[in-house]
Amino acid sequence: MDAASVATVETHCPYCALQCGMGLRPAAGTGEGASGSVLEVVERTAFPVNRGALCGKGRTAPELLAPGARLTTPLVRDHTTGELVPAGWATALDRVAEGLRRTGARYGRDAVGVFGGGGLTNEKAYALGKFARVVLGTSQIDYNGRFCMSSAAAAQHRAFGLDRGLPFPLADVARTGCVLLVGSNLAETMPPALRYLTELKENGGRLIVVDPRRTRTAEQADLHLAPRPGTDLALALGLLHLVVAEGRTDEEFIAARTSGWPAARAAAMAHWPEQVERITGIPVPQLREAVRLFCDAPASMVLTARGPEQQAKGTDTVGAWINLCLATGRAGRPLSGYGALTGQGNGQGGREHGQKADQLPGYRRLDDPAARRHVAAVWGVEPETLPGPGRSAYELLDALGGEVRALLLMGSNPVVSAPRAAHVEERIRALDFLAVADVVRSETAELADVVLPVAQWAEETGTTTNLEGRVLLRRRAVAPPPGVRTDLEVLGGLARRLGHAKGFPADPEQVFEELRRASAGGPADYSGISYARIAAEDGVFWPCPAGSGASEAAQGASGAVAGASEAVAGAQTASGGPAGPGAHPGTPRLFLDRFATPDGRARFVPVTHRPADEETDAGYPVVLTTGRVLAQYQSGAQTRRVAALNAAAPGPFVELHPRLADRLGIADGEPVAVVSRRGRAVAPARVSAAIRPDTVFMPFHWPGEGRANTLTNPALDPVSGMPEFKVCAVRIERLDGPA
Ligand SMILES: Nc1nc2c(c(=O)[nH]1)N[C@H]1C(S)=C(S)[C@@H](COP(=O)(O)OP(=O)(O)OC[C@H]3O[C@@H](n4cnc5c(=O)[nH]c(N)nc54)[C@H](O)[C@@H]3O)O[C@H]1N2
Ligand SMILES: Nc1nc2c(c(=O)[nH]1)N[C@H]1C(S)=C(S)[C@@H](COP(=O)(O)OP(=O)(O)OC[C@H]3O[C@@H](n4cnc5c(=O)[nH]c(N)nc54)[C@H](O)[C@@H]3O)O[C@H]1N2
Ligand code: SF4
Ligand SMILES: [Mo]
Repeated sequence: MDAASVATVETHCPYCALQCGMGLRPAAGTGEGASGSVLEVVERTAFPVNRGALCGKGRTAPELLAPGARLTTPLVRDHTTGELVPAGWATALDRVAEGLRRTGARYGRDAVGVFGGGGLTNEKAYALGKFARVVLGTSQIDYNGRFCMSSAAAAQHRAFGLDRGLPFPLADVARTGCVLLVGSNLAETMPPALRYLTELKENGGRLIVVDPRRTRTAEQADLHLAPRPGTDLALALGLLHLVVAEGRTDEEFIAARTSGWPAARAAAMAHWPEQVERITGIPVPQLREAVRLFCDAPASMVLTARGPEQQAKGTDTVGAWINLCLATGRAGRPLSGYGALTGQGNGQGGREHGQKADQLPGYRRLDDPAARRHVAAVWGVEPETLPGPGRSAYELLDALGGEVRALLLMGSNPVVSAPRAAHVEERIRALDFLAVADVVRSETAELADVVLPVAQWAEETGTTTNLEGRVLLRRRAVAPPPGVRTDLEVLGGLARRLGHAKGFPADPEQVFEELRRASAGGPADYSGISYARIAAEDGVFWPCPAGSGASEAAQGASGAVAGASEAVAGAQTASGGPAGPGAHPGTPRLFLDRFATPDGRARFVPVTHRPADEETDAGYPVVLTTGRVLAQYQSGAQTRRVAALNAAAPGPFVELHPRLADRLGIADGEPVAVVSRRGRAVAPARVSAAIRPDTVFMPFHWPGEGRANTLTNPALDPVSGMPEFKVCAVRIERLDGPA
């Protein structure tokens, strides 16, 4: 085939929340019979977020489209042999429908659970939430985003009345004066975003990185603060204390745009710099230097990622960083503000449209009577039939085999990625029935009664919402291999079998049209967004209400959106084009005129430091923290199947400081055991001076004996339900005897 004669399809990467734009076209030189693996990635330089740049994961993503690399037929468990064996779709879907129905009939509707994922498109997340509430009638639905963004989301809701990862386009990062980046290793987790930090410095801006490790990201910093894991809350309070003590608060901003300052101020004043130095291990002069860089800049930002958020006090911790922004007038103003770097491909949209335990589409609350009425009307059911809020993700996994006896899982691999994973695996095995829809035979699919092979990113169209709140169109570039169905087709097939012939279309655009109506008037209002508009505009930022003209719409149903200035900034997109005259331009920048609280003011929340759920002691003297490496993605289900990525990051490791290694007599590369109160993992030591001597780091991408989550502590944040992935107490043992 002549590749040049075939149009390139403009689409987006399947993996992280940067949702890099890329082009896909048939690869030159691939002959007959290579179907499914015949796409090649080309740069899409005109797309603004990544401007053509891609990381290795994105560049190699088409490899998983090959039939040999993934599932292409449903599998059902043969009860005589105990093996998963190939089956037809009718048999497989019948078995799933029957498994879910039988459990519901016998134990009640809440005995049937649903677990979703932040990688699912908006359409899938919406359909999955609707399926749980309308078809299954269960309250027991949650998703892996609980492990990802939930603390930042909860804290933003508390402070601003609205949660959108970044309240401004990522490009603003390059134009502010100072970025305080807390617990993000974006050089490895969103490599093309590093360019904005490079440009920041070229423009004379300053970068402060807070990370217990000197990561590739921290190496770029003007100032690197390396706290003991789990002490970010004390750090933020200590910085706020210094801001007050040095007279660097913005009293005018505090008076005009916030509420609750006196209590938050008093809480911060109780955290003395010397005490903060003791808790965090960061010397007072470095604290002062951070305050100086942050406050001297004409505009500044705090950006957090999973480091401070994946803690049992993650919500309060993010709240403390937001307080720092508010007290210094660094929020709700151009080029200033707090933002969270969302993680999964649709981590943002995935938490807006109803797969979260407490939530309805449009970021509405499930316990709000008006929201229930609105969504029930769109769904054609009575509001009273909608179940109430369910359990958070870990609580749901912990209830499997107990109160929840059947599970439909779509888009997650908790056997590898959930905290206290050996226990979670045991709970999954205790289920009466498990159905898994996945692209590959993941470690969790391996335990299922039925495995449904589904289509992937490049094989189906759908929308995702990136870390900036920009709604994007991921276009289909190739047909799925025979034997594979889309998640929407799966849900439609199950709904029909469970007595709902209508309401679950397979066409993503039709689902999106319904999602628009369901979200209308909600905080995350998509009603003014259409596939045609996204295609014409490089994405549309929510909220984007339908119709009514820019100035009026800019007030937004929730009062959340920026005012006239923003509407003018976006007006060029609203004149003519698919958006039509008078269309709302979308909202690249939030909060410039008012916050999304009832009184329009941002709320200070008084927070105080508390220790990690599990502190080190004589038996477990070292802190374990966990995270990611460049070449693997999440549970590794996808990236471990790509040869080049596997070669770059072939397996787990335990990163530890030379002093700790010396003390324990451990050589670089030697396999060591890491033992916590939950279990024991074994992986080679990687000796590195880039980490604190009291801390070890393990990436969590692998199953088996090197599984980091065998060790992690499932202590939950009381507000968000986030587990404490980033801190637990361990000891390190040599394999040839006790250290
Ligand atoms: N290569 C790759 N990229 C990814 C992903 C992936 O799996 N692989 N996953 C995507 C997803 S879903 C997410 S959520 C993002 C996550 O993106 P990041 O948050 O950047 O990734 P992590 O490695 O989990 O954590 C970031 C840093 O937090 C530090 N840290 C550990 N404990 C603490 C602490 O107590 N305080 C502070 N301040 N820092 C701490 C770690 O040393 C680490 O360098 O990445 C996305 N991109
Ligand atoms: N120790 C430790 N554990 C962590 C973290 C940490 O920092 N430390 N981070 C946490 C975070 S932030 C996250 S986001 C989670 C993520 O952890 P997981 O939820 O396990 O995420 P993935 O590995 O991306 O799993 C997605 C699964 O869905 C499949 N899939 C991909 N696309 C589709 C699709 O369109 N449809 C369907 N049906 N399936 C699809 C993939 O093949 C894969 O098996 O891990 C959490 N676990
Ligand atoms: S940075 Fe994220 S979205 Fe971009 S290519 Fe890499 S994995 Fe894909
Ligand atoms: Mo995540």
